[in-house]
Amino acid sequence: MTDKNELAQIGVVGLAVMGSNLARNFARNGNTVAVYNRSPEKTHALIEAHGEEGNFVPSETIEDFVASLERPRKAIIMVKAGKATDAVIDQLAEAMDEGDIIIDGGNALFTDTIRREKEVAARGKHFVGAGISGGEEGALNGPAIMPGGPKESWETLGPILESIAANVDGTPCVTHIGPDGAGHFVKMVHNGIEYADMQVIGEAYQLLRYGAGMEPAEIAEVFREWNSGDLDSYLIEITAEVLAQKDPETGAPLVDVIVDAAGQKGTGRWTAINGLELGVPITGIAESVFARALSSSTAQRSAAQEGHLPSGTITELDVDKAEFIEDVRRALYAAKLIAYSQGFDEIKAGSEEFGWDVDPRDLATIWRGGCIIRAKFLDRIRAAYDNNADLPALILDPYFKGELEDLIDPWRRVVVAATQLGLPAPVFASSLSYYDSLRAERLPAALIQGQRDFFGAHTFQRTDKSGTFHIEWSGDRGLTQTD
Ligand code: NBP
Repeated sequence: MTDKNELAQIGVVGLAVMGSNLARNFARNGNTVAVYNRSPEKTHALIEAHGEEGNFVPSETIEDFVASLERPRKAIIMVKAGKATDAVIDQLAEAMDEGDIIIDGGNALFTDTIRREKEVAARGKHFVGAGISGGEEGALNGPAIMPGGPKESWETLGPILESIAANVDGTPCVTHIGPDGAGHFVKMVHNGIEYADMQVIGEAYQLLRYGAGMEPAEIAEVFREWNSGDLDSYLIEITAEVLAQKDPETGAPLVDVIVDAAGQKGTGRWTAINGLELGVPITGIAESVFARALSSSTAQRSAAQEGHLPSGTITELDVDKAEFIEDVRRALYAAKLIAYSQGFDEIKAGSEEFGWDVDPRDLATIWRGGCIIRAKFLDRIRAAYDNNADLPALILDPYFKGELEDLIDPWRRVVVAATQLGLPAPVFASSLSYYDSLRAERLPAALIQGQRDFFGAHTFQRTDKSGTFHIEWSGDRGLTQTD
């Protein structure tokens, strides 16, 4: 139904897949929705195909669109992230009045969101960068939404976003994350965790396929079973679906006809870059980004295969198949736990760096539904932060520590097996090294400090007294205190 005279509670600019699905979600949930797209064909197509699903108010100019919104006006931008977002923000800010709210629901880089918030605030309007997760399906049926921006905008926006968000146990998967770029920041890290989660699932598949010699359909059954336990999650569920799927053309397992070069749109890379900038060791996420990059280095991979790089002579897997499958499940659980722990570390560091005061419990709550990393074990993460909001690391929570007791040996065995068989398992292996580094009483960093002092007089601290010291390496090798 469309009514040109009715004022809309919310507007959507950009009616490609995400925007039109989001607009339909608003309309289906009783909101009157103003819709506008740069090229009017998409607006017409939306109204023609779905106009009966609720109240839409279509416009062909941004001015008409803005005029069709009730005050304070609220418009969500769902256009291609980057320059298009800036162009639309400018048009909206021009046409809107003081106190109106511009929301960017695209996958913006959080530093762009910080900049945009300042610019829009200087023009007297509110700007909210909102991370939206769940893909096309989530946008239509209930995404997880991570809005940042000023707190007062949340008071106006909250109820309308709650009306379309996913809902778990009566709790909507949306809450105000923090000021300016906080929402897009946590969405970025969410995507980084998603990369790692997908990679560890991929590594488990690789080991079962080429280590245990199982066929995709058989592995699909294993994943189905895993989905009823600790690993219960959307990504495990869809993995079973993908592995069970046959290619409609050849009848072969679909996974065997898909080119093994993983794509990426950049949010995982942003998460890794930000981790490096903040000095947070998000090894699982970074390795996952590298693993995708390596998979896509097709020329180099072909050269390496043609060059027959030596693989070593240990090729037999001397374990019981059922035991190996259970070991892989536990290794997957452990590596996934590390990736989440590291992701929450990055969020904590970002929150401190930018003064956002992000509450990790909010994320564990809203990520339970709608988003790609939704998983049963987010309830456990929530409980961990409920018990101790200042946990130094998620894996130090007593529940997860207890889980690791059961995971550690299988995890080590799987990394050994992967190494012996020459099967790549970069996140299983690097997460284990991260874990052992955290536990280690002494790290080789002491030696590195010695090296740095040797070649660059970078000084070092001592274990037995305070101060900064240097050895006269090219002189008498005596100790001097520099401060
Ligand atoms: P696209 O990212 O493909 O963008 C297409 C839309 O942008 C069209 O409506 C297009 O209008 C509009 N647009 C462009 Br391009 N340049 C414009 C400009 N200068 N002025 C005004 N409009 C312009 O759409 P999408 O795939 O629906 O994604 C929308 C946003 O959601 C993106 O930021 C994307 O990163 C994000 N996203 C999120 C998820 C998720 O899971 N959360 C999934 C997919 C996408 P036109 O029709 O006139 O060309």
